[in-house]
Amino acid sequence: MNTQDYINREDKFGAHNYHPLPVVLERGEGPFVWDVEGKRYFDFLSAYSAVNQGHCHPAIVKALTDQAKRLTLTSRAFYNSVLGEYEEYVTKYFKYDKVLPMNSGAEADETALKLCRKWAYKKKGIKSNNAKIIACEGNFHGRTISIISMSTDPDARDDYGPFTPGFIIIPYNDLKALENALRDPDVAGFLVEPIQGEAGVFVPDEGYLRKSYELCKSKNVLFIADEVQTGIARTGKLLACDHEGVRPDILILGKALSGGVLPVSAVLADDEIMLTIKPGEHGSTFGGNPLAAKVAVAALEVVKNEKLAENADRLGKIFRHEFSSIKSDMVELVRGKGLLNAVVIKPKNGKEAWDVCLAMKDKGLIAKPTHNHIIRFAPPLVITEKQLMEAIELIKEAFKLFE
Ligand code: IF1
Repeated sequence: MNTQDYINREDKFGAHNYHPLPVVLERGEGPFVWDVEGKRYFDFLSAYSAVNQGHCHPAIVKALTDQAKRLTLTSRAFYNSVLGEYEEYVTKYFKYDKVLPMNSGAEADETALKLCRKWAYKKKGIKSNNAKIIACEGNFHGRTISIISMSTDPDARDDYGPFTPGFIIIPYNDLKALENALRDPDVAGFLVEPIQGEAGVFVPDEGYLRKSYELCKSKNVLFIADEVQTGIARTGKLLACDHEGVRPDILILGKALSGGVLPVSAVLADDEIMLTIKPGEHGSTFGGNPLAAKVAVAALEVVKNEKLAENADRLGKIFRHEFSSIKSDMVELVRGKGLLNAVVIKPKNGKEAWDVCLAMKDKGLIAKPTHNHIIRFAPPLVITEKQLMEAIELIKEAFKLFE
C-alpha cells in the first residue's frame, strides 16, 4: 500500500470530520515522524501540543508498558495502588490541594464548568440554575455541546443547537469588557485560554491575565485557566499563567500531561472548590486509571528533568528572530510565546497557507493551517537548537518557492 491507498481507505470507512494534510505517518521519535514511504519529517504540530516531550519518549513508553502488564483499569468503584501516588505527585507539582482526573481536554473543561457551577450554588450563594460563566470570543475549549455553546466559531457550532445556556461571551484581551460583564452578580467564573491557540496563537497584552485575575477576585468570581494547549512547558514556562504570576482558581490540563501516549487530562483546585463535588456527583470510567496515572507521572518527570520549559523559552526566541528575517511577502507576521508560534500568511497569486504547508511537507516538515490563513508552528519541546535551525532552513526553502 502507498500513501494514496491509506488515504482512500480512511475516506471510505472513516467519518469525514477532518481534512488532514496528505501524509500518512507510521512512526515517531523525538521531533521526527516518518511516513509510510519512509520519508522523515520534522513534526511542527506536535499533535496540537500533546507530544511536547517528543514522540514515543522512552521513559514515558516504559511507564506505559510496565504498568500495562500489571493493571490497566479498575474504575473508581475500587481503590488502586497507583492513583494516590499520581494525585500526590501532580498536586504538589502544580501546588493545589486536589486533582480531579479525567481523560480528554473537553472532559476536563466540562468538569471545570460543573465545579464552577457547584461552587456558585454551594459557596457563593448564587440562586440555583442562575450561575453564569464568562468566556471569550475566539475560544476553543473542546467539542462537546456545552463547550461549543460558548464557541463563536461557526464551524464548531453551526447546526448543533439547541445550546447550553448560562454563558456570557466577551472579546478576548479586553479588560473593560470583562469589568462590565463582572457587574452581573450571577457570574460565577471566567474561563480563558492564556493564549488562544485555535484562534491563531493570539497572545494577549502583557498584564491581561494578571488584571483579569484581579478583576475576578474583586467580584468573588473564579478565574479558570484552560492550559490544555498552553500548559506543560509549551510557552516557555510550566504554565502560561506563570508568565504573569497568576495562580488560577481552577487549572485545566490535558494533551502533554501524558506526553501524547494516551488521553490524560486533569482539573486542579483547592479544597473550597474541589470538595463541592460529593461522591457520585461526577466521574468517568477511565478517569484516573492506573495506566494514565503512571504515564502522567513519567511525562511530568520528563518536563522537569529535561528542562523543557527553559528549552522552549530559549528556542522560541530564536525561532521568532529567524522567522522575522524570512524575506517573503506571504509572511505578514509571526507571533507566539515559547514554542507555541504562528505565522499569518498573506495569500499571493491564489496561493495560501495550505499551499505553504504542502510545500513544507515536500521539504520534510509538517505543520497545518488554522483558520486558512495562519500556520501554527509548534515542534516538540525536546527539539535541539541544531534541529531547529535545520527546520527553519526547510521553511525558508519552502517560502522561496512562492517568490
Ligand atoms: C480538534 C483546535 C487546538 C484545546 C484547548 C481544550 C481542548 C483543546 C485550549 C479539548 C483541543 C485540539 C482539538 C483538535 C484540534 C486541537 C485544537 F484546533 F481544535 F483548537 F489545539 F487548537 N482546550 N484542541 O486546544 O481537548 O478534548 O481535544 O483533548 O478538535 O480538532 P480534547
